[in-house]
Amino acid sequence: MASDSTPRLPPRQQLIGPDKWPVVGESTPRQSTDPWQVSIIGAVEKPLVFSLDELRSRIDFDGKVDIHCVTRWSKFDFAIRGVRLMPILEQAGVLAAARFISFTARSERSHSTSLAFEELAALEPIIALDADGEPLASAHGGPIRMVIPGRYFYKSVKWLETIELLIDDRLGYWESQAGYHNHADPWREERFMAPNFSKREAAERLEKRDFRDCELRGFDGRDRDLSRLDARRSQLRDADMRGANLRDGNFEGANLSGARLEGCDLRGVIFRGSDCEGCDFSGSDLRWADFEEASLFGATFVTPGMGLVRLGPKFPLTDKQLQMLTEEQITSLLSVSLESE
Ligand SMILES: Nc1nc2c(c(=O)[nH]1)N[C@H]1C(S)=C(S)[C@@H](COP(=O)(O)O)O[C@H]1N2
Ligand SMILES: [Mo]
Repeated sequence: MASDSTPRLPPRQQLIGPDKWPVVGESTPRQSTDPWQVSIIGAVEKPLVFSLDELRSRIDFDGKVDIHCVTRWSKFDFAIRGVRLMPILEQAGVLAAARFISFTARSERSHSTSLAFEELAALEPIIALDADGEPLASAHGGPIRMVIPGRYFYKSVKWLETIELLIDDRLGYWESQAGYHNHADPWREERFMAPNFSKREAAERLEKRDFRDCELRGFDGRDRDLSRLDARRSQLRDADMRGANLRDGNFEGANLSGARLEGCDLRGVIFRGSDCEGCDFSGSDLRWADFEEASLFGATFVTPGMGLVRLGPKFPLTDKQLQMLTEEQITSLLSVSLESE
């Protein structure tokens, strides 16, 4: 969120006139005669359903927000009325295990998006029913849409139907299909999963799982399913792939220095000849991973409290590679028991 020292307009955004409001993405909900309602489900003590009338009767937000679309338009002082989400979630009793929240639309493709639950409250999310003093127009998500100020507008689902509390993240439509950044903070310009990827290139590369020879410094692949990814010779310095499924991927000759690979499925991954200096593998499944000729200076394999790495029947590192690690890492890694299958 913007603090006092942060400019009100995020980097490389343009203000559009107060009377303009583009329709972006889907423009119509799924055809249905069912009454509009919002269900709160998943990791909650008490699943709840609110009809449109019930939501209308508990409107507790009437104010102005700024919105920022990833396609570079922003709108200040956008007047909305609706229901604050946090008290509703409190009523449902979010379980301690819930770490993500997913919003799904009543649309043809069941459009969805998700956010980290721990960040949600600070974003002051609103279930919006009115905009500019009128009931929300259908093209803009009426009669019920989410508005999540402080994130690019693709985190605000139109035609809200389901709110689900999740233990593991479920990437949304744009995030999984078009390489949109999963965090989406406009002040950090988190538009796409890698700064040098356009939406189209990201979508193509994701679909083919082909990152060969790509410059992907700082790539955000957190919690993504990237199994069988071909990332040979890619530049993935400081990439964040925590929790990703990278099973049977190939990083031969890649630069992964400083990359975060904690809690990943790295079964059968090839790291041959790659630069993994300062890379963190804590809590990952490394069975059948191949580190031949990989440089591992300052790499981390064990972090207290992260869960142990899993190793296959053969210890993955040579003596020479082991010596690249700190004493602590060597001791901890050697104490991990090898699994036969
Ligand atoms: N159901 C649904 N919600 C959606 C989208 C969509 O395609 N389908 N697009 C998102 C994007 S990318 C943006 S910028 C905003 C656009 O909202 P608007 O059309 O009201 O401007 O809705 C978001 N919510
Ligand atoms: Mo957007």
